[in-house]
Amino acid sequence: MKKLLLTLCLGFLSIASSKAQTADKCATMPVYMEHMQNPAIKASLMNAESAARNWLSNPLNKANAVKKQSTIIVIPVVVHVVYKNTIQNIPDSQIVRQIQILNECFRRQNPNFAATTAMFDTIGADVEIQFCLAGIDPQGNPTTGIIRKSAPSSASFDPIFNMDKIKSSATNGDDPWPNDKYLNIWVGDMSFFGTAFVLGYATFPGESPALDGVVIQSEYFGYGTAAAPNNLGRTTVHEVGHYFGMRHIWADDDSGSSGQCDSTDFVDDTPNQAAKSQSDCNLAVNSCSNEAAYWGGIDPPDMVENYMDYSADGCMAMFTKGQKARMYSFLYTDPARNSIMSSPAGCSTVGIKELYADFGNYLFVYPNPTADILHINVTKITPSDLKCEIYGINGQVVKSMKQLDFQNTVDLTDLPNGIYVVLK
Ligand SMILES: [Ca+2]
Ligand SMILES: [Ca+2]
Ligand SMILES: [Zn+2]
Repeated sequence: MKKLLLTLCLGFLSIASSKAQTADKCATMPVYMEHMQNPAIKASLMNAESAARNWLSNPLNKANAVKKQSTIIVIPVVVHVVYKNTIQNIPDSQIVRQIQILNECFRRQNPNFAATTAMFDTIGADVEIQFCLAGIDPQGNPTTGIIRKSAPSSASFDPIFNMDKIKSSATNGDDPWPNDKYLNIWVGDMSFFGTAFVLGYATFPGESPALDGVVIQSEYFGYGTAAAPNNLGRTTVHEVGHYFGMRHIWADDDSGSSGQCDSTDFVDDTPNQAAKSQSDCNLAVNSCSNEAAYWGGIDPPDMVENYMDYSADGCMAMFTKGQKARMYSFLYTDPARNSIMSSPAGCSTVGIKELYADFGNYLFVYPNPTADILHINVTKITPSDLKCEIYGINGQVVKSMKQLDFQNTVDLTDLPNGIYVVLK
C-alpha cells in the first residue's frame, strides 16, 4: 500500500459528532404549506407535481434521465446578499466557494462520497447539473452574479412573521431576477430575536416567479463560517435539491414518537425512513423495513448520507439516481425550470480568476493512502490552468500532468510503496 502525504488536506472526511443543534435545518415544508394557502400558487405547484410525475411514469423518460447525459446542464445563479451589518455582507470568496460546493455535490465530486455505505455506491448519482454565477444581468449588461443590498438593522426576514420579505425591495429585501433565466439565492439574516433558528428554505418547481428560489442564513452560505456540524456548505445543496423538486428523505411524516414508514419522497431508490437525522451521522440506523419494491430481499439502512436528510454536513454526500430522475422530470416539464436550462444569462468571468487565487480547497486527491489509482478532482472553472506534480520523498518528480481536467486519474502502479508529495 502506497502512502501519500498531501499538501492539500481537507476536513470533509471527518464525520461530525452528534452535537445537538438549536437551529432547524430547513423551513421549506412550513413555507410550502403557507404558500399553498394561495389558490393560484397551489394550483401551479400541483400542476408542476402532476406533470413531473406523469413524465416520470414513462419508463423511457426515467431510463434516459438516469443514464449519462450528452450535455451538462448549467444553471446561472444570482446571489442577493441582503445585509444588515458587515459580517452579513459576506465576501465574494465565500460565495464562489459555495458555488464550487454545489458543483462538487451535484457532480458527485465531493470527496466524502467515498464514505457512504457500500450498498449505496452504485445508486449515487452524478446529477450532471452545474452552477455558475450569472454573467449577464436582466438588462443585458455584464455582471458578477452577485447583488449587494444594505437593509436597515430593524428589517426582519424570519420565515414565521416575515416570510419572503427578503425577496422584495419593497420590504427591505431585493427583487428576484426572472426565475426562468436565473436561480435566485438570497443570503441574509433570518434570525428571530437574535437567534438563527433556521438555516435555509427553498421553493419547489411551479412556485410564483416573485417567490421562487432559495434563502440561506448568511453564515451557512459557503464553507467554514458556521459552527459544526453545519459548516461545509451542505445547507445550500439541500435547499437547491428542494428547488429541483426533492422532498425530504423521511417524507416529513415523523410526527409522533415512533415515526412512520408509509409516506414517500416520490423516489424509489431512497429507503423509507421514519424520521429525520439529528445533525449526526448514524450509518447503522434502519428505521423502516418496507423497501422490497425497489430493494427486493435487501433491507437497506436509512440513507443518512443523502443531501435531503438532516444529517451533519460532513455526513451528507449523495443524491441517488432516482432523485436525479425526479429532478429531470421537473426540468423537462416545469416551464421555468425548463427554460433556465437554455438561459442566455451565461456564466460570470468578472473577477473569478482573482477569486480563485485565494483558494486552496479546489483540488481533491483520494484515496489516501492508495494502492494504484489516484483520483484528482478539480472544482475550478478552468482546471486546464492547473498542473499536478507528484514528488518522491527525496524531492524527485515521479509523475506530472501538464493540464488537469475536472476529473483525473493517475496510475501509480509502477511506483514502489512509500510517502509521496502531491503539488498542484
Ligand atoms: Ca424513497
Ligand atoms: Ca430499511
Ligand atoms: Zn429541507
